[in-house]
Amino acid sequence: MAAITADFIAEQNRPLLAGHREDFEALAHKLARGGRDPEALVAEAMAFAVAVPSWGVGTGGTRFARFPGAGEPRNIFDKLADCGVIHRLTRLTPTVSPHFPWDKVKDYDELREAAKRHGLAFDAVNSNTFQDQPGQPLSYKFGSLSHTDKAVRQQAIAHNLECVEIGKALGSKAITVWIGDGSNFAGQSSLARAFDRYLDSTAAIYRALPDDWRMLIEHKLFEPAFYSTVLADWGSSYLAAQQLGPKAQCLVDLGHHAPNVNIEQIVARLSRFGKLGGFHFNDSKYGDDDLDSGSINPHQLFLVFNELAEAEAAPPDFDPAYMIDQSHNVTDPIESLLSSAEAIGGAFARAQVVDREALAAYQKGNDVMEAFRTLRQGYNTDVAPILAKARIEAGGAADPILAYRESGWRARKAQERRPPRAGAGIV
Ligand code: PSV
Ligand code: MN
Repeated sequence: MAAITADFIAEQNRPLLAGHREDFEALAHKLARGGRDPEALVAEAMAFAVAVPSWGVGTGGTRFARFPGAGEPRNIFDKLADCGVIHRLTRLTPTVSPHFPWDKVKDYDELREAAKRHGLAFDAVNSNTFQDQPGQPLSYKFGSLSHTDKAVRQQAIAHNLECVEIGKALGSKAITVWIGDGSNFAGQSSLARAFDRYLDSTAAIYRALPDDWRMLIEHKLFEPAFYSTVLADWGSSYLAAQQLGPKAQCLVDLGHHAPNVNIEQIVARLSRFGKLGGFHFNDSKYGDDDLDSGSINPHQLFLVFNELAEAEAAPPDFDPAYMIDQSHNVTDPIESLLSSAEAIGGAFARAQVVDREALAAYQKGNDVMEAFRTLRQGYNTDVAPILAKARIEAGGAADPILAYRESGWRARKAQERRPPRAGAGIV
């Protein structure tokens, strides 16, 4: 068992370096033959970052069961320690997206300092009006920001305003608002009026946002409401963001769409109109499965990053927030996040490999097969040596999961942290 220090990482890397150099040289030659600059790709990979969700380092679950793992984080300070490990090994995840009230503490300056000690800062804060909290005066059983009762809406607005205040203390610049509001019966709720009430409530939050903040509006097709959801799709999200103003943008959680929806096209649309605020990366097969990014459909992840690479040249302030949102039910959450960060970084790097000029020319000339082959060449490139070089040069691990296992972190935490409570899991 060893602390995950720079020396420890260097020691773990040593036996892997010769093989890594060989792999990188081989790839560099191949890329150079195709007119790509391998070192420029490494530099781009080094500049890429994705935020880790504070809730992702705990074991998730379903409404049927949760199977807690040993040494789980007990509170946000433990969560930061785990997030620090992920960043130290990958050099890809310098920020954490916190969720309130789950991560509530008394002293937010202390929390910010604790994050700093782990080499971390805070990304978007997330509000939670999809659960009732102990002692909360009014219930969200029938909704929150769109509730028929003004007092409940006010309570939900006040919680979001508190999140903005917390975020200011933490150095965040965005709030992500996802609500579970909706209905389970035809006729239960006025579909039109529920959206009006939602717009009214979010306008009150919007008015309190500092000028350099963004409000990220997250839609979701269904669940917990199974007949209608107030903010079910990117169309509703876009309408809300448009209505609210320039600081409001749409957040695309990859698991929140109907099966087979062309998510990359949604990304292209939103970015074209300056409304692409950010992502919650995960993978899914059936619905909001919250599986590890790229574990089922890595090609879709690549196609999303291809649209982002296309969009990057467009609006001057294009700066989507990249965040992970996954539920780790059967793995060590740290290992899942190490692997997911690699998958997301890999999709980004593959999209950078694509020869955009050639692609545009083939598209213009309607050369379908060559356009397809140009895009596919990026996807088929094994970018692992680029990512490894970016990591190693930044002080990270050649093989993050191997180094993590060697460190004995989880066994150590199992001794230090008391066993967590069992119960149902993630929303
Ligand atoms: C809802 O399913 C969601 O995707 C939202 O982002 C929540 O904040 C998160 O999951 C955690 O429940
Ligand atoms: Mn999400």
